[in-house]
Amino acid sequence: MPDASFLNWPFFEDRHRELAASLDCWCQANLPADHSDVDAACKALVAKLGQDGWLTHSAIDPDAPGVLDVRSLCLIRETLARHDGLADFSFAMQGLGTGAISLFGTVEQQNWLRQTRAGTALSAFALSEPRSGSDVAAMDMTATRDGNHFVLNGEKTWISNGGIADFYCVFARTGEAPGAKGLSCFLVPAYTDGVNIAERLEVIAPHPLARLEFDDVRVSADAVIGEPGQGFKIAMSVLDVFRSTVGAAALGFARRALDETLARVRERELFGAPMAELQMVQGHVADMALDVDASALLVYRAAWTKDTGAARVTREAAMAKLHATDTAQAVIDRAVQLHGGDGVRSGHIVESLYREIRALRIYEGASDVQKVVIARQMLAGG
Ligand code: COS
Repeated sequence: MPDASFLNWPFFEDRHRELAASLDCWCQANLPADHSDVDAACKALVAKLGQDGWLTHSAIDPDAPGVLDVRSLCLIRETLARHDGLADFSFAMQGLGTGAISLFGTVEQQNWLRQTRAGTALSAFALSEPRSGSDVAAMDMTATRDGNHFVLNGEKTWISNGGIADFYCVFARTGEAPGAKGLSCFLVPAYTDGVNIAERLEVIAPHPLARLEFDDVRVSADAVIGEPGQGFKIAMSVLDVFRSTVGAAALGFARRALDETLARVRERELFGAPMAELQMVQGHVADMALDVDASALLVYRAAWTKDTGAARVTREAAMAKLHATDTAQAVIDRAVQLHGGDGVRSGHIVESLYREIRALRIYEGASDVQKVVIARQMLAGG
């Protein structure tokens, strides 16, 4: 059983403790999922997460407008990640893919949230392009005004849920001003003429991922989320919420690696005694535990800061993501080392954690970008 003492920290309320405990029971009964066909697995996971009510936390309720509770998002991601990376992915994309709608959508656009919260529609966040990943303002994709419509042309890549999403929140250049101030965000149903899945992308921890082409995709002006020209700030505001949750997923992976390691070193004998009695092993365990607790403090500090009304948590979210993902990589690497040959054996849990964690240091803002964000906030006095 993992250490749950962090739930007593003052960041949490009773509803969070209840959420974490009941989701952990649900995970024990329902996970891990069968991953042999990742598309089918993700669709089934979204349906099940929706049916059992967990996706109501992924987006605001269109019938009772409120705010996203970032502590709940983080607890859910941490718990799911501890049990099954694909379950975490499925939950996370329902949140990231609808984040712009939760935060900036019109009443009509928020109708989509009924389906994503029920698990009957899948969403995706389409920001990155072949030539602009870290440098969002360098985006090439265009959206040209044509009367009461916009016509989108260009490419998006590394799009999670690409190929299985029912709609995409797409960022494109509308040209109100150069660079970051000339982007807008659009809600584009996947069935819209001209939206093409150009390529499915295979990665070391398989999940649905694609490159998309937008070829004269015509959408009504009602498809604009927020104000035209505000797309960059919308993207950054969504990322400010969801970057903490990426840290939470990393924390879940790290906690699982630590738990597996504790069981291993208690049980496995080396030189006539349990590995746990070797001081060199104890050094690894101590470093892993320290990394896990420090990450948890940063993740839930960022979530609590947002939930208690901060207008921006750019610095806190960047710190949480940077530290939790980088140290989870180190924690999992130690777990692999302490598992010896088993640690690199296909199908072993620490082997899959080793593959799962790597992308989190890249997506939703690479570790290096988080450093830029943190430094800029500090230099600006925030
Ligand atoms: N919330 C609200 N507004 C923000 C913001 C935030 N978190 N971050 C920046 N802005 C605003 C700035 O205040 C600025 O507006 P003003 O000129 O009115 O002050 C505007 O947006 C432009 O900001 P900035 O000059 O910092 O933009 P840059 O082009 O230099 O980009 C980075 C900054 C690198 C931080 C940004 O491009 C980034 O986060 N890149 C990573 C993208 C990413 O996560 N990609 C993964 C996609 S999802 S898998």
